[in-house]
Amino acid sequence: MLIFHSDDTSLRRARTELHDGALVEPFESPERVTLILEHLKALALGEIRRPPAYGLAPVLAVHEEAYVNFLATCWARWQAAGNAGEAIANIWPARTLRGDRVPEAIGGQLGYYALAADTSITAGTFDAAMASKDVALGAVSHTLATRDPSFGLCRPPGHHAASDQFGGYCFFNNAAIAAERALSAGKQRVAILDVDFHHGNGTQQIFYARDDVFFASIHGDPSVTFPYFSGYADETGVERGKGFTANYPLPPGVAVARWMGALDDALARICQSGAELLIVSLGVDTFENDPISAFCLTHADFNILGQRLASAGLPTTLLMEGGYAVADIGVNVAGVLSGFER
Ligand code: SP5
Ligand code: ZN
Repeated sequence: MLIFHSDDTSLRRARTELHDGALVEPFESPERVTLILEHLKALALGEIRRPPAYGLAPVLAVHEEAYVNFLATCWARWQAAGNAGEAIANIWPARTLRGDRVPEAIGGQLGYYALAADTSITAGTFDAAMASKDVALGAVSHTLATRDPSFGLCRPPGHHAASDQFGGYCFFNNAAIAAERALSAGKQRVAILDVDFHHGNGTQQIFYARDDVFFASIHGDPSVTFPYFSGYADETGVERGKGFTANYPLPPGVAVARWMGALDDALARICQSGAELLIVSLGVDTFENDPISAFCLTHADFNILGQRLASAGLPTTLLMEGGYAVADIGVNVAGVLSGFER
């Protein structure tokens, strides 16, 4: 399978993440990509190609311009304001406050555009996010041109990023940007299947009122799992999008057989949806030893996941999302890709 990668994804190296009340070294690191790449190379799983630069137009097809401008300028403005550490939101337009005005100051704008405090903005964040969406666009363009599967080694991940919000380590929604490209290339309907441990709240929000993208997500029950405020089974879409969102929240520690049952159900719905292309938001934080997640997939289960994804029989692009057990991340991703091609 052709693999898309850009060294520029490593331009983001954040130093701080607010985790369990402490500032820690972020779980989402450039080493994740390095280790996956090394492993895919060692197994000779496919040619590795650097994507071209696709510019901002495909980003603006998904994200609001003011949000993109905020991301592009945040770090410089944060520094100019004399702040010592990385840019982390500490105030939001929470339920009792006004959410209809964008503050002028960078500290207020951070809260306006952030959906979580786990994600700092720092030097290189915007450039890495640009490289990450280029990786996604390169991969989906290849699949659109050839019908062959492709893997985009996206990083930072994308599925928590909404039309005008970042968080959960995500800035641009790579899967949504890729789906929009497929639609503008003439596909009538696209499916996005999100198998990351966390709910793909951003992808869901972007397509929630639309019937040209079917979105399915299997994830930790939001009543006990980040992002907490999205991903319940009764979220099924609105307006034209009614019935084009499917959520499979599962409890922490869920048996793998039940997770696989949700996968089969989601794939069946995708096949029924009339989708002409499948984009997989491939998080491997469902791994049994993931440090921040609570599912129990083994190395072998990732191979089975790859086989079942292939059984849908659709042109498929897989895009990297989460996965924080870095010592095992290469094995788990390679397991999916080799299962897919079996
Ligand atoms: C792309 C992706 O996987 N993003 C995940 C972002 C999760 N960030 C917040 C994690 C909160 C984890 N809390 C776990 C408690 C264990 N003590
Ligand atoms: Zn995740």
